[in-house]
Amino acid sequence: MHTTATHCPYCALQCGMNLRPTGDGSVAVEERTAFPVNRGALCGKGRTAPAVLSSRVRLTEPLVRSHATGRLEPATWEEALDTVAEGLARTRGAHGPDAVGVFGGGGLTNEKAYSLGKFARIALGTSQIDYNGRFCMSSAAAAHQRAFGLDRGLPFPLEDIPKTGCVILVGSNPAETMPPALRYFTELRENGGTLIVVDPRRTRTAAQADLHLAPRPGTDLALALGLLHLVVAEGRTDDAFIAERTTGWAETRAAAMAHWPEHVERVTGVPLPRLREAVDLFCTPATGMVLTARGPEQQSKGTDTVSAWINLCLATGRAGRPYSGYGCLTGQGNGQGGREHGQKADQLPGYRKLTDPAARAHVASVWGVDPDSLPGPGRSAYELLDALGTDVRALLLMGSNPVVSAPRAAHVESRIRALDFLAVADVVLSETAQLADVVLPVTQWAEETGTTTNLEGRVLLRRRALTPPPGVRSDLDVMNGLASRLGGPVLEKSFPTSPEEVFEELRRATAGAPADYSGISYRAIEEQDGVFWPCPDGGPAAGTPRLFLDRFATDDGRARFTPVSHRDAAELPDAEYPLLLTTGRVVAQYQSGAQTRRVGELNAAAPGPFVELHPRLAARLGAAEGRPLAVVSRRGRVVAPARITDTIRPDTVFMPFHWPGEGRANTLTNPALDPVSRMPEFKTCAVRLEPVAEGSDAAPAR
Ligand SMILES: Nc1nc2c(c(=O)[nH]1)N[C@H]1C(S)=C(S)[C@@H](COP(=O)(O)OP(=O)(O)OC[C@H]3O[C@@H](n4cnc5c(=O)[nH]c(N)nc54)[C@H](O)[C@@H]3O)O[C@H]1N2
Ligand SMILES: Nc1nc2c(c(=O)[nH]1)N[C@H]1C(S)=C(S)[C@@H](COP(=O)(O)OP(=O)(O)OC[C@H]3O[C@@H](n4cnc5c(=O)[nH]c(N)nc54)[C@H](O)[C@@H]3O)O[C@H]1N2
Ligand code: SF4
Ligand SMILES: [Mo]
Repeated sequence: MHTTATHCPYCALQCGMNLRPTGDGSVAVEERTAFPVNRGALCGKGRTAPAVLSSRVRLTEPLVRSHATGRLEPATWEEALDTVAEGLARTRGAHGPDAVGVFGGGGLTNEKAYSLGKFARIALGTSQIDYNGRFCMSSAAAAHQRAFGLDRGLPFPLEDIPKTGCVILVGSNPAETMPPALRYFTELRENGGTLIVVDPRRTRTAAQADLHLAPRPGTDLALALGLLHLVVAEGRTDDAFIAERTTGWAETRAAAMAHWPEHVERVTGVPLPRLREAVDLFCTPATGMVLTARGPEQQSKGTDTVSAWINLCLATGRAGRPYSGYGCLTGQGNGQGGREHGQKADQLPGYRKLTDPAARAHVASVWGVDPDSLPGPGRSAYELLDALGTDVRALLLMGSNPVVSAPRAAHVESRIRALDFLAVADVVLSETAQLADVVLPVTQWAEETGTTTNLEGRVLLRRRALTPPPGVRSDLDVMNGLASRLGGPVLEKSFPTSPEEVFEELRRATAGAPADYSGISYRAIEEQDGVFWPCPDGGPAAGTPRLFLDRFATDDGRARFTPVSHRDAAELPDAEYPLLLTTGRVVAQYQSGAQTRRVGELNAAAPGPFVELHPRLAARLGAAEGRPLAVVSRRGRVVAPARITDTIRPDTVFMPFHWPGEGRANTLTNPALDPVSRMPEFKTCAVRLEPVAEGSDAAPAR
């Protein structure tokens, strides 16, 4: 039987897989060992992804909310698209274009993300577009730009990891979030390299490390500054590298020297001897890497925190050289490409800036519009959600489920309910889609072609393996149908439904841009199993697997140090809320769970939310394993069973955020934003725990 080579629908590893038709209209997942990133290995989510293709769990027809019953009722595509176009146009007519918002997702293919940004700017004329990637790696993206003049999550392929001397993995748990990538760290250690993991929990990843540092959540900035202080004090800086390849060292050195290791020990809770050990492990071999993920990034000082880790790399000459450097492990399937092509509030395709006149002129010429007609930058994701029902009165949502995944979720849910009009395109009836006026059922990964850019900056091709059910259409069809209704045949022509046609336009729109895709074609991706951007037309066919080896992407080619100082989290424990809550993931569920909670095998492995706490804390509160426990923050109260383990700090509790309802972690989280990236503080807020009598209900969230 004929198989189709494609990629997993979920995380940024974008594991290669083969799909074989099963004869009953679905597909089976088979190993695709030739794809270099995962070499055939898949986690349970990837293996079971076809379960979501079943019409038993997915949407198969459009739904429109009936005036008569108030319920979502089946409708034709004509009715549904007419209703969406009317809803958006009515709000625009009454309140102006900026009263219409668009919210996208890092799971959308490059073609969809590109079209969605274009749709907002030229079909709706609104500045009010942002996406869930703001909640993901935006702090690392901002710090990357600041230091290197370019943001590609990893400046090298994963295959370089086993060849370096030491990796510091900060707030990243690949054992649960990217299991096939764990082998790169295993190989590192087999080759004699060392692994340091920084995480308030001794995760399955930390258990494999040579050294585990367990700081208090929200103190990574102090930790990185303390390490840099020790590097300077012990004379382990690379002065030749600093002189030749960087600027700004004097101020950064002074800022680090103001952070005494003894003070850092008190702030972070990491003993001084462990800090010294980390410096020794990191500085002894000739090469090293620092990789961050959501732990240090999802903080109200995430950008400065990542800058502090980059400063450590620059001061020790671990950047811009083979097998050395700083990288961010991006999360969503197209978390990299999704942030490059214009669904971000301040951005045009190719990572061009919406405020740059030359960028506006170039993109406007590709789009066939007047540059002056393009709106300026809009609000960031949380600020946009917070403005719903007031300034922003209608919303088109594609590829996110903020009722579960946004910070201060009860408030966000109330803002969504206050909208005049909500349209949601999704593959399933997510918790957010349940609140919509119109739900548009769209095709899924195995049913459509399109490109994604994985965490290495490798542009990949997902290929259609299956005919979608008759009642669903692609996101590109949705935008085409809405454009025709909003602007007639001329606007309709601007939104082609063929992914390859959109990609060819994206190539032109990104030509000469930082994220230059102009030399990439579907054929080139097929021939090479991926092409690394930047890939200018006429350049090397494989693109640029390794960045910065000759120069950084700044004007003078030098990397920039950023002097940063530690500051507290937006909320610290006090008498009323004495503990720290942090949040994250488990291996068997993905994000808001909209897709994976519909897969039996995954639910069996991870059936619901829980509160992880230390035995000492449990004993003090009288909490028992598996019994319900209430967690209360200034935003609300949730209830979930206790999971008692000595792998977590006694002053910290952890909840995964994959579930709605009374165990929704985001009912508690703090939307305090990073001033640069506008990232909310998902990774730390103050809470208290309360015992719950079995059978009693959670109080409603505030
Ligand atoms: N199974 C699964 N895999 C996924 C996803 C999923 O939902 N489920 N989502 C994908 C996406 S979009 C993303 S962004 C990635 C995320 O991938 P990761 O960043 O690996 O995932 P998290 O669990 O959010 O956070 C990682 C670790 O940060 C730690 N942490 C918490 N607070 C702090 C802190 O203050 N400092 C430090 N240093 N560490 C802290 C947590 O204990 C946790 O172990 O995963 C991707 N892969
Ligand atoms: N407390 C806490 N909250 C967090 C985090 C945390 O660590 N802690 N992490 C944050 C991070 S890193 C992220 S990335 C966000 C993610 O949170 P969300 O943005 O909610 O991500 P998903 O659950 O992946 O939602 C994607 C939705 O789009 C649908 N979908 C999938 N593919 C397509 C498609 O091609 N087209 C359309 N139209 N729909 C599609 C899915 O069915 C699903 O309903 O959560 C953030 N929230
Ligand atoms: S690690 Fe990520 S890309 Fe690979 S199979 Fe699992 S979810 Fe899919
Ligand atoms: Mo993410």
